[in-house]
Amino acid sequence: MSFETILPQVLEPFRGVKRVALEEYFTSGHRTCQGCESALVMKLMIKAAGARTIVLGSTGCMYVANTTYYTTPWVVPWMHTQLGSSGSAALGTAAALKALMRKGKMREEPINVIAFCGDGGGADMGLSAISATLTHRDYNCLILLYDNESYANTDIQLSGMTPYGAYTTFSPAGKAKRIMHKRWKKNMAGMMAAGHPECRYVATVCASYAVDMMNKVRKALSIGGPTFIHSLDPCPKGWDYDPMFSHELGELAIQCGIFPLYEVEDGKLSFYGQTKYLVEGRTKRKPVREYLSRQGRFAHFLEEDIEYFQQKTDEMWEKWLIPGVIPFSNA
Ligand SMILES: Cc1ncc(C[n+]2csc(CCOP(=O)(O)OP(=O)(O)O)c2C)c(N)n1
Ligand code: SF4
Ligand SMILES: [Mg+2]
Repeated sequence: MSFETILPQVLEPFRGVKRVALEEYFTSGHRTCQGCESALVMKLMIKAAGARTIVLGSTGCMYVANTTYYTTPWVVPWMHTQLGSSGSAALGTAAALKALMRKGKMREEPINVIAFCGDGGGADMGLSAISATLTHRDYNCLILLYDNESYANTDIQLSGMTPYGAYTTFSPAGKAKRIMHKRWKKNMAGMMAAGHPECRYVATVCASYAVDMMNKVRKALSIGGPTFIHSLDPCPKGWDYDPMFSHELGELAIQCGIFPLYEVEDGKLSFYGQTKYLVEGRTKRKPVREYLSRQGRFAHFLEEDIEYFQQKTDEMWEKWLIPGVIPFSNA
């Protein structure tokens, strides 16, 4: 086998929960909050990828809480990278593996490279590095953005992915101004899919649908080239709810249509899971109130704020060229 032809491992999808691998590569020893969905995403991500994987992670909760002074839950090789560098870390590692194999310093074999980043590190600070990586089709690497909708590790500051109106330490509700944060959230996966024709796979996932989530990771790694996954992760601390409801809040985000589940493979879009049912009209979107009213970060919302949030969500479904994915319409 020549180094030029090392293809990615083909990871067949897990066909149902009973077929999921039993091995754990993200184990005990981390110190994330109780109910932290991002920790679950790490556990499922590496379970899906398997042992022959290198994981890179940018600064944030999934770095700091996972590698507190001489402890780590990672069983696979893991390396921290600077806050805005998940894209460069992924590409650099993939290129280094290729070079080492070419020089005969490593056995030639497919090794998965995954770089994860938070919404602050990925969608704000590291956007350009991720974008650059997604243009290099000769290198196999997956970038997984775990989106807890704030700069959580430094005490819940506003990010470009924080939803409209949410309370953060940078956008506290006050007497003079109830809504401090008035921007609609960035459309990260849509932007990556629409803007990177060399990238063969982009998906959105939520760990409330764990098998689907793992299978998207397996597909991203099998397909080759640089790929991108955006995961929505309920965060009990930042979103302010009882940790036991993480799973339910993830489901509600999908069922209310706030976070559509889809994948774009070789330029073809497919909705899946609960989102597919919504698109096909087999189920109805739940009112966003059901999602918002369960979280303390929206506790200051008045009726008009909930209505505005509903109206903007309706727009995503009714006015966007492709519902929840491409945010403009034909003139
Ligand atoms: C260049 C740089 N600026 C600021 C920081 C401080 N910092 C460390 S983690 C963090 C928050 C990262 O937020 P996000 O990427 O969303 O990850 P999360 O903490 O939410 O998991 C910040 C601002 C840093 N480490 N590096
Ligand atoms: S603040 Fe949120 S993302 Fe960070 S460890 Fe706690 S629950 Fe997880
Ligand atoms: Mg974050």
